[in-house]
Amino acid sequence: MLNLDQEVGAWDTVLLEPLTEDSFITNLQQRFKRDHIYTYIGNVLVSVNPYKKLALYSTNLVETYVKRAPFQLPPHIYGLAESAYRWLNDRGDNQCIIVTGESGSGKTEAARIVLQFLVLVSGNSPEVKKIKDRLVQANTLLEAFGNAKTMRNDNASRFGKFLDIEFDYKGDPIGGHLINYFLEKSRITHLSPSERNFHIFYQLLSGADIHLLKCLKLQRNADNYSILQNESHCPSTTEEDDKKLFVYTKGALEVLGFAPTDIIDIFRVLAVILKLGNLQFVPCNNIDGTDGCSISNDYELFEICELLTTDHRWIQRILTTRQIDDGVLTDLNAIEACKIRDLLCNTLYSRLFTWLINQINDSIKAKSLGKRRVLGVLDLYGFEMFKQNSFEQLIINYCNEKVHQFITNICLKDEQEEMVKEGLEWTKIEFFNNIVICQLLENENHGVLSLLEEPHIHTDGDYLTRLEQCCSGHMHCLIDEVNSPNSFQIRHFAGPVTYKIQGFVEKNQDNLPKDHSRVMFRCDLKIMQELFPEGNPKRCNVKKPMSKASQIQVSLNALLKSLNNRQNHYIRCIKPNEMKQPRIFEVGLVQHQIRYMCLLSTVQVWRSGYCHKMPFILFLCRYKMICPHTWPKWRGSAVEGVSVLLRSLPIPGAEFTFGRTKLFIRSPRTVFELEDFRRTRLHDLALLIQKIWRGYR
Ligand code: AD9
Ligand code: MG
Repeated sequence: MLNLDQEVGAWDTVLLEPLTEDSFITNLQQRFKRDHIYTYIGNVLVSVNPYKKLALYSTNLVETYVKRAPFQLPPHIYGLAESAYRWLNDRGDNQCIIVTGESGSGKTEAARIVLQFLVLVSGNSPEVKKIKDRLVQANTLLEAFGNAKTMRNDNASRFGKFLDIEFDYKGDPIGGHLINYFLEKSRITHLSPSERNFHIFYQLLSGADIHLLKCLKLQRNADNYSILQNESHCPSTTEEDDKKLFVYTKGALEVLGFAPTDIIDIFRVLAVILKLGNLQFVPCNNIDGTDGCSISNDYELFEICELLTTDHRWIQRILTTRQIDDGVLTDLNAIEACKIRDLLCNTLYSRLFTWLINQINDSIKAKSLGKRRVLGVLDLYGFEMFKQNSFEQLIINYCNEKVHQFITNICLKDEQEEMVKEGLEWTKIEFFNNIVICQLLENENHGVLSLLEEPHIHTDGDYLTRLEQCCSGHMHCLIDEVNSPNSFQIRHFAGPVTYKIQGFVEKNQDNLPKDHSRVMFRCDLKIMQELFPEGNPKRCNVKKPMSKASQIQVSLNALLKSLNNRQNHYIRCIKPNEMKQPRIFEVGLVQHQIRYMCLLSTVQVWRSGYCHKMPFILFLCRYKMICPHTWPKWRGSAVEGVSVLLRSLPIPGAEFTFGRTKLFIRSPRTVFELEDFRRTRLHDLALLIQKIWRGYR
C-alpha cells in the first residue's frame, strides 16, 4: 500500500529547489536508495532501473491510481498509464506512450507494466478478455523470438516494437496491431563473447519433451549446435529458466490461435536453422582446376531435408553452387558456401519472425468496424555501444537518434517556439538539437545511410571511400584510416560509436539468391510456401526488396509522422549501473544519460512554461457547459467567451495565460480540475434529462 509519509525528495523535479544538475541527480539517487524509482518532470516520467523485484506492482495499487490525476499520488508508471487511458476515454484523442532509454534501462519492462495496467483497468466481457489475453501473450511470444542476452542486457530487445491497442467507446480493448522494426538477424550466425542467440532456441532445447526432440531430430544439449556456441560458451543465463519459459511460449502460441500443426512447423524451422548452422564444408578441386566444396557432415543435411520434406540434392545444390544469370551453375568454394549457409539461416529466421508478427496481427485484429481510438506503446531497442559495432548498431542508433529528435522537437523546440509565436514572454532554454546528426545519417544525397544505396557501391571498400569523400569533414563523423582502419565513427547524441565497415554493403542489401527462394518454396513443409512466396514459379514480376537502410527510414518516418497526430506521453528510462546490479547508483553514468536526454532542459521548460494549451475555440467548446453565461450558446468571440468562462471558475487567474490564438494552462492540476467540473456538469445534466423524461412519460 502507498504510504505518502515515506516519500523522499521531490516527486516532481519541477518543484526542486535549487534546480541544478547535481540537485537533480541527488534527488533521483535519494529516491532510488529508498526504492522510489519513479520521478516526474511535469508529465514526463523518469524511471531508474532497480534491477530487483519491487512490491510496486499489484492489482490494489492499480485501483489506487485509477481515476486519480498523476499529481495526486506519488509518481508511478500506473499514473502515467492512467493519464493516457483517461485522455483516450475522455477526449477520444489517440495516445502514445513513448519509452526511451539506453539498452538495459528498463523500456521493455515499462511497456509490459503499461500493458498490464490497461488489462486490469478495462472491461471483462468474454470477447474483451480474449483480446486482452492475446495482447499479453503476443508480448510473451515476441520476447522469446525477438530478445536475446547481450553484454548490456540479459533480455535485450533485438527488434523495435510498436503495439497499437484499439479501444471501443467504453474504453475496452477490441484489437491491436503490431509493427516491428529491423530484427537483428545476424545474431543467428554471429555471436559475440558472453552473448546468446535468441531465447527461443534455448527454450526449445531445454523445454521440449523427448518426443518433440526426436520428432525435430534435435539433441538436448545446446553445445551441439554451433550457432549457439560462442567463444566464452554461454549457453544459459542465470536469470532465465528456459525450460519454464518454453511452457509459456508454447502457451502463448496456443492462446494466439496457432494450430498444433503450425506450432510444429515453427519448431521445425527452428530445428532446420540449428542444423543448417552445423553444416561444414570441405574444399575440393574440380576437374577443371576450379575450387569447389562438399558437405562433410551429410547426416545433418539428410535430417534437414527430412524436416523440410524435400530432396537433399536441391539443398546441397543451393549451398554448394551458385546459379549465374543464364542458369549455368558455378561451384562455390568452402568460404563462400559458409556465407551462403549463414545467409540462409538468417533469412529463414527473420522470415519466420515476420510471419509470426503477421499471424499475431491476424489474431489480434479488431472484429468490429465501429469507431475506435488507439493507444500505442513504443518500445525500441536502446542506444548501443559495444567494443565492436556493425551495421546493426548503426540502424539501432539511427532509430534512437530519430526518436530523440522527435521528443526534443516536441518537448523543447516546438514548445519554446510556440510560446514566442503566441506572444508570451519567454527566455530561451538551450539544448543540443541532434537534427544535425539525423541529417548526417539520412541526408538524401550524401547521408551515411543514403550512400549505401548508391548504384556503384559494391564492396565495403567502395562505401568507405564514399564516406570519406562525403562525410569526413562533418563535425559528427570521424574517419581515421591510420588509427582506426576500416571503420568510421559517428558522434551520436548519446556518445561516439565506432563502426567496423566489414559487412555493411551485404547486410544492407540482404538479397537471397532466387534459386534459394525457389528451392525453399518447393519444400513440402507447408510453412515454407508462406515464408518464401517469391519462390513461387507462377509468380511473376517479383519486385526487388528494399534495402534494409531504406526500409527502416521509410517505416520509422511513417511512424513518427503518425505520432505527430497523437497525444504523447514519455517514459525516460535510466540505467543506474553497468553491472546489472541492484542498489548501485553510478553518478557518472546517470549524469551522462541525463545530459544526453536533455532532462534538465525539460525541467526548465516545465518550470517556466505551461503544461497544456488549447485554441480558444476548442477550449470554449469543451468547457462552456461549466458556465451558465457561455452555455448553451456563446454569441461573442471565442477569446471573450474564454475570459467569461474563466472568471466564473474558482481557479486562480495566474493559472491561465492568453496567447494570440491559444489559452495556456500552467499546471496539470488545473487541467484535471477543469475535467472534473465538466464531468460533474455532464452528470448533473444527465440527471436533469432523466427527470424531464420521466415527467414527460
Ligand atoms: V534493450 O534496449 O531492449 O537492450 P530495455 O528494454 O531498456 O533494454 P529491459 O526492460 O529489458 O531493458 O530491462 C533490463 C532488465 O532490468 C530486466 O530484464 C529486469 O531484470 C530489470 N528491470 C527493468 N525494469 C525493472 C523494474 N521496473 N523492476 C524490476 C527491472 N526490474
Ligand atoms: Mg527492450
